Amino acid sequence: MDRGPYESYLKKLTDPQCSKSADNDRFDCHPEPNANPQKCVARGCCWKSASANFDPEASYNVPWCFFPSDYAGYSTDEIVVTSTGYAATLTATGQWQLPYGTRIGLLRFELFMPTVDSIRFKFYDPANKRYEVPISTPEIQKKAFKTNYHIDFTKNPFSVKITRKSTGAVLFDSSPSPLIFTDQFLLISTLLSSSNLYGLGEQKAPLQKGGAWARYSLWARDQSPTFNTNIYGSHPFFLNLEPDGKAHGVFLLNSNAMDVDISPKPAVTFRTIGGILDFFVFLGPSADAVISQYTDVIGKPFMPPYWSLGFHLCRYGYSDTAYVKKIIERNRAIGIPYDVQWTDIDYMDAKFDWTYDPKRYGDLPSVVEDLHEHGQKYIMIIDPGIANTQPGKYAAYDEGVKDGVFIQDSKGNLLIGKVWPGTVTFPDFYHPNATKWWTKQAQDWHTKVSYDGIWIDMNEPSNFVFGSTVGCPGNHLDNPPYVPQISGNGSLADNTVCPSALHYSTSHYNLHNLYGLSETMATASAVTSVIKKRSIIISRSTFPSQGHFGGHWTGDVFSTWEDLHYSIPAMLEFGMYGIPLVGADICGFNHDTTEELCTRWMQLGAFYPFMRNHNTLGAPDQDPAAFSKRAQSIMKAILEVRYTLLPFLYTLMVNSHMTGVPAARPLFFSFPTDVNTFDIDKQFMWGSSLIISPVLTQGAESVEAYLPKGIWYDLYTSQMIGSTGKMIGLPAPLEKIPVHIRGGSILPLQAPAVTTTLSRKNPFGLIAAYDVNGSASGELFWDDGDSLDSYSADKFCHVAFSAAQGTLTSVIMKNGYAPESPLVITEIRVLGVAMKPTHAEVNGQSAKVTYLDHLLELEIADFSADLLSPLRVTWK
Ligand code: MIG
Repeated sequence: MDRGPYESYLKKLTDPQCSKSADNDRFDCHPEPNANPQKCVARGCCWKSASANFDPEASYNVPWCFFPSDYAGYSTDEIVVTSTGYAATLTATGQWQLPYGTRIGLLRFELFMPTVDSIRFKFYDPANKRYEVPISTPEIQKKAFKTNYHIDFTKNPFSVKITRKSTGAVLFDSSPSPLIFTDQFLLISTLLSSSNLYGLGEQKAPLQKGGAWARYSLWARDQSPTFNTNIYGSHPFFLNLEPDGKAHGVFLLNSNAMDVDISPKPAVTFRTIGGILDFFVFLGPSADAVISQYTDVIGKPFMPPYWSLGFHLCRYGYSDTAYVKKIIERNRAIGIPYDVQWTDIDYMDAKFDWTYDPKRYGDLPSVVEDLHEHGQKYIMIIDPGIANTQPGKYAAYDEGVKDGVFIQDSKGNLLIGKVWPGTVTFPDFYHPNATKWWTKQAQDWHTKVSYDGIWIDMNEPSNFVFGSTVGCPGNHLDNPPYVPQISGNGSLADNTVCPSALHYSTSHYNLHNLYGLSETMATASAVTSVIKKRSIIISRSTFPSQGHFGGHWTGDVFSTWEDLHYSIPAMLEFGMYGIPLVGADICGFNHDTTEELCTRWMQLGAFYPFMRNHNTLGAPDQDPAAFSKRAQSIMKAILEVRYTLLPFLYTLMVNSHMTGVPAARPLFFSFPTDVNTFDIDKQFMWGSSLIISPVLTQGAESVEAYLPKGIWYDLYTSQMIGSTGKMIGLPAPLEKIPVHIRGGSILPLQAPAVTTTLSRKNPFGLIAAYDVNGSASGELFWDDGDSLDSYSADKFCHVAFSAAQGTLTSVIMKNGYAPESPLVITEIRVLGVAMKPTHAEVNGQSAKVTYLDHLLELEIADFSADLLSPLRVTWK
């Protein structure tokens, strides 16, 4: 027996530096599988079993090999005050024994204090320029005069600590684990101020991610959402609640493959394999403010066209246009509100981008024309892989070769992968010629098929062969010394392009997680210049900034009740990532849905900001008209509810565009001091005004829902519930998804129609729902719904409503849009009116009053007023 390591293992056990060995104090020194005492001690780390039981279901458990408290790190002699904050030069200290290359001996640390509520700090190599993420962030020129945070440092080892001045809450503290910086292994930990932690996607996971040991790894992958795996997008951003309900956010601007470890200390560790450590901390103090500050850095959400908030219908497997036409017609025939028809790769000629099959899809242009004649829109899928098998005959490929826009292998030859059309090249969307080339394809295609938006799939990028048709060279980028805990047998190249492949500016190793974002940017730019109106680009892979250019659907979810539930946290987390236009495949993508599941999913999906029913190849149809009369009428009814609420949803999307705050949000955004809301991901809100409590279980006819303290009104019956903040059983027969209006809200509504083209011409109405004090307020944003410059050129209207006692009034805050025909309001409902009025006037003219005693509901009708003029409604 080799006694050497064993002895040092025993010595290590008694080492006082290992005494910090309580489970929760540990930081992992052997993140790879199969740690053992010998390997651990060889790293200079402590080995000890855990007190907690091993949880086989968890993505990660208490490490048995962990850093001693004096592990090698960095130190500094001096921290200098600069014109923008602080700076220091850090020197590597201690004995370095980890097998991840040599440390960078000298690091530069810089901390910037750009605003009263935000901080940025970086650790980088001053001697060698390293890769940095190419997203544009605000330039920092000065230091805020006043800040809401304190900054403290320790010099040896170096650590940075940021606290909230008003409460002392910890916002960032890098002291609990060593700082590590080698070429391909960078590690830093931070303490959290509570275990209420959100973000760190994209993952199939509960909304609230703190409390237990967990590891979320980020490396874009074509992978159906499954627990404990990396999937399509990468968002190294978290939101953390402080003990008093204030919120802060932390963003690591790094696009390399990484692990994010969560421990119950509570702490978070970032372990990335490239780039630099570039952090932003946002002080909120509300969750809304955190997202607003985060989107100040990564970009505000783009403004979607009005029609994109309508219902979208799609499937994989429309074998020909006869099939597509049958679907369009049968859903029109039953009066389904329905704005957009999509087609999947079925339409393509041999699966080549920017082509359609002349036999099966020969009349696609006239199908699209027919949609347009019916006030509907058309969106088709485009995949990034460009077939290389028809050189000289396929413009997208020939022109791309000429412009040099394709990714190359490490030797400078075209990298060839394999996707739907067979062998392909992959565009480097960051190449300086790429957007022009892509725009030309989008332009030429538009002359054939006048699409209204683009769906971009497979952009992780997905590749059916490992790395390329000839594999990967296996250099230090293909096989780095440490690979995060990703799917694919520990290989970064699995199901994608070789990390060693070359983009114009750097390696695929660095840009992989940005592939979807870069394609979204190029596609949004192309479509904008082709269509010259607002459009939508819906992407599968995403990175911070995505929301500035497009939206997201959550990929290949399963037709299961479980995935119905997990679509809610998925939608909510994307709201926090600044991508409010998001939704899951309604009725489920993989496998066969059932009528009951699809009905429940249509009801929940009616409250996704992006509402699309989509299905996989070979599964039975799941468009509304495919089901029984009863299911059809339930689906139609909830779509009519959505279309009625669209002015409100649109107003929320305008707010998102202007401030970043998401439209669909977790309850805790509106109830930050109510701890009962912190873990809720089976319910959610629209703005601060509607709470949606869907049925997520087969056979259920009621929902146990949490209603925070306050007054709530059933959206359909107006029935009032006064809640003290508790779980309440809500009846929910198949006909109904419970939705409640929060007392204090005024919602703008519009009569529904089969398209938004028509519904936008219908009269408006208001629901004013009184709070305990008998008052309510709300607002409406309105514009032509699809001009590019509505918000940049102030061509919109903003109306603010308020109601109290016997009066409801509006103020025209902005009047920058003049509709072709006046917008009329013809109906007002006021909920929570305690005394029966007998008379009402609208702008001085009497109107019809109906009062429903048992509901305390007042209806004012039989009038018509201009919505864009100040409104004065009184009743007594
Ligand atoms: O490998 O285009 O997530 O929505 O229907 C499958 C066919 C490729 C994956 C997408 C899905 C789409 C499908 N695509």
